[in-house]
Amino acid sequence: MKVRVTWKWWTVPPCHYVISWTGMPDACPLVRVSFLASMLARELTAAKVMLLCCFHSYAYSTPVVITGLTDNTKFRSLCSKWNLLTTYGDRQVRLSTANTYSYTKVDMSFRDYVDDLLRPQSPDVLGSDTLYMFGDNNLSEWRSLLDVYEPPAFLLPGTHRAFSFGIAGPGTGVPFHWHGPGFSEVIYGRKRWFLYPPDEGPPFHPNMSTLSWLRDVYPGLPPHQAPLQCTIRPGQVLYFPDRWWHATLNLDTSIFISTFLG
Ligand SMILES: O=C(O)CCC(=O)C(=O)O
Repeated sequence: MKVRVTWKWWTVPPCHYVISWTGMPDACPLVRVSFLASMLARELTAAKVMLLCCFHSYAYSTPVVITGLTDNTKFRSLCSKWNLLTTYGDRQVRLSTANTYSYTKVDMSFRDYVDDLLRPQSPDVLGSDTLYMFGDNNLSEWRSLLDVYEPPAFLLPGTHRAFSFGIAGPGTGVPFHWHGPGFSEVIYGRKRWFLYPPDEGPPFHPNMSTLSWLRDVYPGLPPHQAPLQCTIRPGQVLYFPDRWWHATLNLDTSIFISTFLG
């Protein structure tokens, strides 16, 4: 498999194609639900009830991609490079290493992260040597921005939401791991997801980046060991059920939010 990474900066409009590969399907076999299609019936309440029933039928069993569930147009406009650097450049971000068991944390200013670290990932760099802005940020520093984010409306009984906001370069991502259920939304860029059910752990090394897994392990997988996979784009939300294994790969420089239900 050939993986080619080139560099483009995120700006408005988003979605530059910066990674391309051959030999990998882009079709998404995951269940897809369109909120917009339901809305076209002009029956907002009926559409919401229908979608809620639909969501609950997948919530405990199957990842699902939902289109049009949120409208984050305003949030997206606040996430332009100019606005983020102007407003939040001096705020602290906490970076985590991009390996499965990420223990190392590094604090720096958002501006330094953008200037020094936000760049394409090489497949030869280990997860432990890659710093990823996701997961452990002091969200109170970013509160004024995150307050504008419209999260997916659905909750599971007995859960509430916890957010994780991230920005990362093309070719970065998190290798296979699992935890509780939640949603993933990209604000800019595209994110490829690789998923396995809880009882079918994937073959991987916890310190291997998703990109090197894709280059070195994925092509040799027999069909019965292939992951479920899907690329999500702005306007789509991926729901992952409890304890599903997953790894991510940012195809572009991406801005993204996970909403964990815990
Ligand atoms: O968005 C990402 O790159 C990481 C998401 C993830 O793995 C998670 O939400 O647990």
